[in-house]
Amino acid sequence: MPRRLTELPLLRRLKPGLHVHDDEALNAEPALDLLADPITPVDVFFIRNNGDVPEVEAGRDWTLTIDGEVERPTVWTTAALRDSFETVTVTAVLECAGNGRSQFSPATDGLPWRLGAVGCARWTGVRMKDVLDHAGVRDAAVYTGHYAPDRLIADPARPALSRGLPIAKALAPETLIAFAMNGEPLPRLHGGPLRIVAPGFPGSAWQKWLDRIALRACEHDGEKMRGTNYRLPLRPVLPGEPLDESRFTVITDMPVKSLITTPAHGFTVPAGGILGVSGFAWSGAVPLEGVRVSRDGGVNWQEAALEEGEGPFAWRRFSAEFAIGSAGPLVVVAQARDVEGNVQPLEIAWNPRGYCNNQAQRVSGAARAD
Ligand SMILES: Nc1nc2c(c(=O)[nH]1)N[C@H]1C(S)=C(S)[C@@H](COP(=O)(O)O)O[C@H]1N2
Ligand SMILES: [Mo]
Repeated sequence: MPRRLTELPLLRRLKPGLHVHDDEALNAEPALDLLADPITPVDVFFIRNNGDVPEVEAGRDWTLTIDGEVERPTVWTTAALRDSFETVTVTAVLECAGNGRSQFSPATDGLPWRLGAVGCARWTGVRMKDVLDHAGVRDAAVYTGHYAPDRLIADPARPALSRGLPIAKALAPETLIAFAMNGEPLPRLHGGPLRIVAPGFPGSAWQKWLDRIALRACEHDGEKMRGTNYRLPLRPVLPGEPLDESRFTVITDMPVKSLITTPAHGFTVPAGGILGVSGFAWSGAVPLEGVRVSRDGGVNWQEAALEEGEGPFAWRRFSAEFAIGSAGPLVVVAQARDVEGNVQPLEIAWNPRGYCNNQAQRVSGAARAD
């Protein structure tokens, strides 16, 4: 796998603290204590690749083609795109749909992400809507198709990923064609020069190294759009049950979720002391309502303090404190809920490809007698 080997030293240099998954493509995630900042620094932000990392020639202007169901197909240079449209910044959570997959039992196909395939960054770019409006969206357009030059490592003739968005999301004001992350030019590992930012949608919808958007008159059928890829069954499926692919639907908005960044597994706290619990909570389209926290595995709950986030697509910090009595085991659980009454399940809801695991996280530790 020569391609992976060429990029691995780069990843180790740019993101030294990450756990690198044993896979033919570059995939890496941070330990949760590295995610304690409201804005995730680039050097701890997870990386997900379905194929190789394309070369980006310095000095050659990257171009973006807009075509398909539009009145005026257009080719933009990155510079012209920046100069022609209003620049906007959106703070948004980027989460891989497979985040937390390693917790499914029985195990499913796909990369065994722990809980770190998520981060929250400030994304700067132009609105996809402005660019599509400029090209003139035809009435027939119902979906976008996104294209990039990365190829599957095992089959370099095939694109690594070509996903799309329902036209309403493509035209939503928060959906960007981004060229900066946390105020810096978008790093190549994160899709620079151009990537899609689709707040609330799974990471797969955030095409990196974007070089073409085609408007489609049907749901896009590009690489990893069909079958069970990034799709959930319409009704629960049991492990081993034969799959009817026509009864799967594309994942759009991600579910309500929280992440405990403190304490970490195996923590100890002195008996008679105070246990501080904190982390972040977010949801896809439906606003977050609150987070409750337990220290006894979900028997008793306490409402957490919830800070404002940087806009509707950022994650929000939660925190709680517990007065700890005598020595013994502690199991911290956090459970977020949205304003429509969706809550993180306490038990995992299995699905065939291991997507959208928003099970309430549990962190085990102990109160020790000093
Ligand atoms: N061109 C391209 N874009 C892509 C991917 C990819 O493999 N190729 N992976 C997607 C997936 S599945 C995720 S979760 C995010 C991860 O973004 P990151 O690597 O910047 O964290 O990128 C998305 N965009
Ligand atoms: Mo992903």
